[in-house]
Amino acid sequence: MSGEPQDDCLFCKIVAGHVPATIVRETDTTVAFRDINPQAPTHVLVIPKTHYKDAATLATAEPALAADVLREAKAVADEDKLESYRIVFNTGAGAGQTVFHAHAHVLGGRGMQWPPG
Ligand code: IU
Repeated sequence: MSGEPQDDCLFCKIVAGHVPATIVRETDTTVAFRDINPQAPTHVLVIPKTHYKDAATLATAEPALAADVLREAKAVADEDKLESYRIVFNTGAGAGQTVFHAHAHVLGGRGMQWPPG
């Protein structure tokens, strides 16, 4: 739980404009940018501007902000004309989370397998 910008957080630095990113959408509360290591033709990260360590912590602290992130994920999918897409919230290192600032992966533009690896 936080809410405060973290000096050592890469995504807080992207929000602040101190680290470059290919931003595709921005609102008062969120930023969406292309993942630097894309896993699908569309691979965009949607983040809240406010720092929370993961999506569940965000949703508990600020449910309206979590809804903003989901709404923007749909907007990204609509802009890229994706009929189907996957929204992923890796939560915890064991699930593959490497950046501990809440983010939605929006993945699309190719077939998807289930279950994910
Ligand atoms: P994860 O769910 O925490 O593993 O996702 C973090 C993502 O952030 C991962 O897909 C990285 O490729 C991506 N990323 C980025 O887009 N820009 C960066 O400078 C760094 C990581 I470091």
